[in-house]
Amino acid sequence: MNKLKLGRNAVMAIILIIGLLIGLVGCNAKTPTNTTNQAAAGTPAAWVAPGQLDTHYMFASGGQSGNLIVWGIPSMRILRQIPVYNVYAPTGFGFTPETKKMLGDKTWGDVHHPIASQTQGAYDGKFIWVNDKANSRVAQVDLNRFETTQILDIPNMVGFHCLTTDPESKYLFCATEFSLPIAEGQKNAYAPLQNYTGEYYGIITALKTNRDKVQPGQPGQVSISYQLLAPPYEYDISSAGKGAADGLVFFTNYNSEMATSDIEKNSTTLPLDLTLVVDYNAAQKLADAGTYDQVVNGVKIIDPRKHPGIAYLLPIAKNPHGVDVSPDGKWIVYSSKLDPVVTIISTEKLKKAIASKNFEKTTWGLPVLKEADLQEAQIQVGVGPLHTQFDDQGYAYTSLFVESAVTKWQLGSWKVIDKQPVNYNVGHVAVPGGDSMKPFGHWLVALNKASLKRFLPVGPSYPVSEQLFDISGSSKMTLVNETPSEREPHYASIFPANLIKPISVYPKDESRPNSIWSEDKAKIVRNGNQVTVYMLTIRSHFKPDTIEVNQGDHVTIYLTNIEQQPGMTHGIGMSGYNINVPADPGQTVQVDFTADKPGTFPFYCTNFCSAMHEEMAGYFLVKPKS
Ligand code: RUQ
Ligand code: CUA
Ligand code: CA
Repeated sequence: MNKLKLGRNAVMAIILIIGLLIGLVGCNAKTPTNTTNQAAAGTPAAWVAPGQLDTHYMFASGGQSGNLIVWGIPSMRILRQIPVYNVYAPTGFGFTPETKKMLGDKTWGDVHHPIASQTQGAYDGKFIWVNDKANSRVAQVDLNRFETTQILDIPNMVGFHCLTTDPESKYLFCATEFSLPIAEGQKNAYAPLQNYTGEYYGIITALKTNRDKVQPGQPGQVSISYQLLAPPYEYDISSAGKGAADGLVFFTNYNSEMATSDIEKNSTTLPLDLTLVVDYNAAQKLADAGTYDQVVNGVKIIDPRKHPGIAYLLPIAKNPHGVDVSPDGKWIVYSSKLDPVVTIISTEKLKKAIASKNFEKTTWGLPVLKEADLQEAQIQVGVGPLHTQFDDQGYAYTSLFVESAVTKWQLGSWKVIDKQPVNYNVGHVAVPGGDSMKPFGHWLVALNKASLKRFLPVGPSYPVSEQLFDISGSSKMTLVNETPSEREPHYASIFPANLIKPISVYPKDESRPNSIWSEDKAKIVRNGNQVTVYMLTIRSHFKPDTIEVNQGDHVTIYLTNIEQQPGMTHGIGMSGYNINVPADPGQTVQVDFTADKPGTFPFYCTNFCSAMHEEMAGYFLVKPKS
C-alpha cells in the first residue's frame, strides 16, 4: 500500500454508511479504541520452547530497509536479514566487487512484494523475487544460500509496485505505478503534463526467469522479455492467473481518471476504474515472432492497440488495490480501497466474454469488458479492503486497512465467516502458500502499517507490527502472537520449514577459481602494480597475515575460509579502506581496492570465532610513494 491517505471525506462517508448498514463499531483509522480483542500475544499455540524449531519460515518485505526479513513462525523470532537493495555489513553485502556492482549507485530500495518460485503451482522453495518500487528494479534471492544473486534494472519504468509469477515461474510480471513518457537513451524522459493522455504510458513488463539455467548460488538470469504499452493509469497490484485462469495476468489501477495533479482527490471521481487483463501467452508469441512495434532502451515494445487479443480493460469499483486469483483460478478477487466490497469475477464468464467479443466500448484503443457480465458476487467485507489470501479449506481472508481488521469469507457460498481486529492498519495478509495453487493454510500473518500501544515507545514514530493468527480448525481466527517490525511491511511469502533447504557450509572445492585450501598455497603475487593475495583463514589466523604494498597499487584479496564446521564464519575487517567481508565456512570471497593511502592498517577477524579470536589479526602496510 503506497497511499495511506485515503480521501478523508470519502472514507468517512463510507465508514458511516457501512457502520449503519452492517452494525460495525466505529472504525476510524485514527481512533485508538480499536484494540485487538484476543488473548495476550504469545499464547500457547505460538509457543516454541527454547531449543525447539519453528514449523514455518516467513520471508517478509522489509520495506525501505531494502531487506527481506526472515522469521520463524509461530515464534516470530527473527532468523536472518537478507540484504537485497542495501549495504548490509553483517553479511558483507555491498563490500565485495559483485555486490557493489549489483547495488550500483543506489543507496536504498523499497522492498514491497516477495514472490516465491513455484513448480506446478506450488511453492518449491528455490527462489524469491522481490521488487524495488523506488528504483524500478527486481532482484533474485537464492534460498539455497539466503542471498541476493541478481539485481536487474528495468528501463522505461519509474516506480513499479507489483510483481507476480505464473504457476511454473517461467515469467514475472510487473507494471509501472507512475505513467511516464518513454524515449531512447533516457530513464526519465520529458513531456509536458498537458500531453499526458497522448505521450505518457503505463508500461507492463514481462520478465523471463530463465530459472533452469541457474545453479544454486550462481547469479540469477532474469531477463526482460518485452514490454506492453498501456493506458496512462496508475497501476497498483498484479496477479498472474493459474488453473482456470492460466495464461492471464491481472493488473489493478486506481487512476483511470488520469489525474495528474491533486491525485488524491481527482483519482476518485469515477465509480469504476479500468483494470487491465493481459493474455501473456499471446503477447509472448508476438515478442518471440519479432512482431513488436518498437525497441526502446533495448526492450521490445508491443502496442496492444495494434494487436487485438492481447489486452482488455475490466471496470472495477473504486480505486481497486489488490487483485488475487483463487487457488483453482476460477475466481478473480478485486479489493476496492474506496468501496467496502471485494468483487468476485468469474474466469469462465471472463473467457466467454473475451471469446464472444462482448465488449462495452473501446477506451484508449482497448476493448472494455462489462463488469456486470463477469461478476459472480460482491461481498461486503468491511472498510478499506486491500488484499486477499486463500487457505487449503476453501476460505479467503481479506485485509481491511481503514477498519483495521481481517475478514474471513468462503469461496463459492460468498458468506462472511469471521472478522477479527488487528493492531493496526493492516496492509497485506499472508498465508503459507496463500497466493499459489496449493495453499498450506494454518497460519495467517497480518502485516500492519502501524501499532497502537502494543510495544514500548521508541520515539515519535511507532513500530509497525506483524500479527499471527491461527486459522486452523474452527471458523474463528485467533490471534496468537505478534512482533514489531521494520518500516514498512508489505507482502510476505510463508513456507513450511521442510521446503527450505539451505546449505550449511560451502563444500570444499579445490577447483574453485582463486581458492586455496592449504597454507603452503598462500601467496602474494605482484604483476606490475596489481597485487593479488591468495589468503586463507582458519581458527585462529589469516595466512598470509602481513601484506605490504606500494602506495597506488591495486590490491585484490581472495580469502578462502577453509573451515568445514557449520557456523564457523571468519571475516576480514580493516578501517581506513572501508573493508568488511565475512567468509562463511568453505567460502571464497573477494576484496578489491586501490591502496591510495599510505600507512599502517591493522586488519582483524570480525566474527568471534574462538578463544584466540582477538589474536586473529594482521597488518596491511602501504609504503608511501616518496
Ligand atoms: S502493497 S499494502 Cu505495496 Cu502490496 Cu498493498
Ligand atoms: Cu576468526 Cu574471529
Ligand atoms: Ca479511480
